[in-house]
Amino acid sequence: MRIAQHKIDDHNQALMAAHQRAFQYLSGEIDHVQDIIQQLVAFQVGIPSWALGTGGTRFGRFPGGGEPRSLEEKIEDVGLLHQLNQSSGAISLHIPWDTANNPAHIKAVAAQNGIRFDAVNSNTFQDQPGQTHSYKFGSLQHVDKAVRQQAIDHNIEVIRQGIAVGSDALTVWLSDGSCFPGQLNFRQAFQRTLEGLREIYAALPDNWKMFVEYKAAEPNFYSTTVGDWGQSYLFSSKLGPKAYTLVDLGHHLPNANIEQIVALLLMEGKLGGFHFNDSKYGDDDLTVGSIKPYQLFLIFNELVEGMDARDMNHATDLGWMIDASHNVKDPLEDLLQSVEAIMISYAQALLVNRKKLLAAQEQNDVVTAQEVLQQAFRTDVRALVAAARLQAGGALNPLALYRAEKVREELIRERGAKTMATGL
Ligand code: PSV
Ligand code: MN
Ligand code: MN
Repeated sequence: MRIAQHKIDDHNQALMAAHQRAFQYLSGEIDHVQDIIQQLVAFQVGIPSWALGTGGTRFGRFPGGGEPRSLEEKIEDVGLLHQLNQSSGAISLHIPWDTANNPAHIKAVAAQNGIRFDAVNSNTFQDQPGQTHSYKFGSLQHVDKAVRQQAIDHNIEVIRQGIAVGSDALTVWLSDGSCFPGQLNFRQAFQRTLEGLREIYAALPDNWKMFVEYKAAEPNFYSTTVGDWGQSYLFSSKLGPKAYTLVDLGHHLPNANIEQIVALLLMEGKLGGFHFNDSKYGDDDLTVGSIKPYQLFLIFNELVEGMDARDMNHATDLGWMIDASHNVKDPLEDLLQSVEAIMISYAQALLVNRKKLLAAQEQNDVVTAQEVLQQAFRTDVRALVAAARLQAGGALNPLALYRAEKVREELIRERGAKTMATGL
């Protein structure tokens, strides 16, 4: 479904006076406001195909209705989000959930919706119907060569499918690890995994990247073979220049200093991209910015500083993706909130007075350093983000328009109340 352009225009018109008041007030305080708006307009966040349906819990799933029944409908949902916020111009596919029987057609649907394809994800953490070997004891780390080969072949197939739709990156997340001490020889598991990743790496086209995603725990609870950024960095540096570390915000041990991890990976040219989400306990996959917005801002602060130091393009040189989905919200509303939280943190990071911060650091002026950061973090930048959206052709308040247009009701009418999108 699409929202008629005149509805977006009417919505914007109704909110315009209030928006302009807020924007004028804010922009008076900011240098180079137009440059910042351009940076916000250019910044796009990839939407995970698996978050378009209601997320499950370990104990059950409560679908809300109107979920996409096909890859085409998933792309249409992302197209709708993008129409509303103009910042969701990409979809990240997960294979085999999103295998396209007719990639040329899928590409055309994406183009109609103004959507490109972000990193494609492989899946060796579940057994698929008809699969010869089981991943119960891991995939690339497995003691049996035949299981490893099956996982390698799957990843190469994912690259092939990615090429067919025009993606240019592969994300490999392995659930490999062990549940009990003694179950696994750590060094051998690492070496076997490296060997497998090397074969997959060799199948990457020249312009492709490989993202090696780490995760501290779950589903294995004693060890994970790519368990932290150090292990991911070891793999990605041994693999070569096309391999990078991917940071999923929910994949750390409690209280990890993620902003420091990000700063060092960027410094080493090995940060590939993000899976944004938020968490209180573990890999909770909660809406971005819903639990620890200051942490998100601090991460963006390092990203802006580190990318500028390396002369990187904020919009295109890293993979910006969401990996969040929940079971008590309308998934599309949840994603609108996540994208908004990302844009707000990015905008706040762009406001940081870097000269002043550096000077404070040089002087060991801890108080001023904190003031500089919190000055930016405590600025209400919502009118700035809305101005970028308006300039790009989106809605001043995407969530309000989504509700006013009764989008979910319409999707339920079109697709039915009992649909269930593929995914976890
Ligand atoms: C694993 O927890 C993960 O974060 C990986 O990115 C997967 O590909 C994704 O979730 C979906 O299961
Ligand atoms: Mn992830
Ligand atoms: Mn995860």
